[in-house]
Amino acid sequence: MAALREEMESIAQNPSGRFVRTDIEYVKVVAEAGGVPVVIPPSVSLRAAKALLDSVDGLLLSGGPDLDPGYYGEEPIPGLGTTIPEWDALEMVLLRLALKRGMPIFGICRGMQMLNVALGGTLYQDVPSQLGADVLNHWQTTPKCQVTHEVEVLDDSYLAKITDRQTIEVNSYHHQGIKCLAEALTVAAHSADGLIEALESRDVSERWLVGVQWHPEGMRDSGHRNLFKAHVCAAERHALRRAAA
Ligand SMILES: [Mn+2]
Repeated sequence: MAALREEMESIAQNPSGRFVRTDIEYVKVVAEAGGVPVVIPPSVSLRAAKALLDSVDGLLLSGGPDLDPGYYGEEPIPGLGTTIPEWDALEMVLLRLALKRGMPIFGICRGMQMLNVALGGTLYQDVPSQLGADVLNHWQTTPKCQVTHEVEVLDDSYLAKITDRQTIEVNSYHHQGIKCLAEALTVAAHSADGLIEALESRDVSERWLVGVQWHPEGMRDSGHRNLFKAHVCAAERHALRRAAA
């Protein structure tokens, strides 16, 4: 069900069109980790979303535009970026269904923020205007493979185990951030300014929920690759459990 085209090709063929597309790095890293990547298009019905989830064993929520703050009970502030209602609606449906099914969920950037909001947490709609001068620059303009800041990984976290790192060098493409963390989640890493840069469920072996604020699909270090391998392994375990039930 992948609806993917190389961007340059699409634009050349139809300069005014809108396309279903995702960064091909997501597809590549999931495949390299041993998974079978399936790209889900927006604007599918609830029935179709359920059917799609029946056919996969894990959910990866990618980066993307800002989430409508209505999902965490706030009115938009001036610093809020573009929101895409059909994207929000689809991902929230998929996320809630996947949570209900106990499916492993890996949230990247916007995906991590979605996971927090779906579980009852809230976001800073615009970190620079809400937290001001005390924060690092989290908005890099260089390619994904380049490092913008470090994150400190919490010693006893699942993230520390999976990446085998105490600090991780990361890229950074977010102007939003976690404000209140959902009760079901715990901090796995933060940047020097105190922003939450990674989160996970309280017992990952019981419920595989992991989110990172950076884009590991674009980083070369093996620690980042391990996140995708761990997600694929969790998806395989979920498939086995489902088959046995
Ligand atoms: Mn950052």
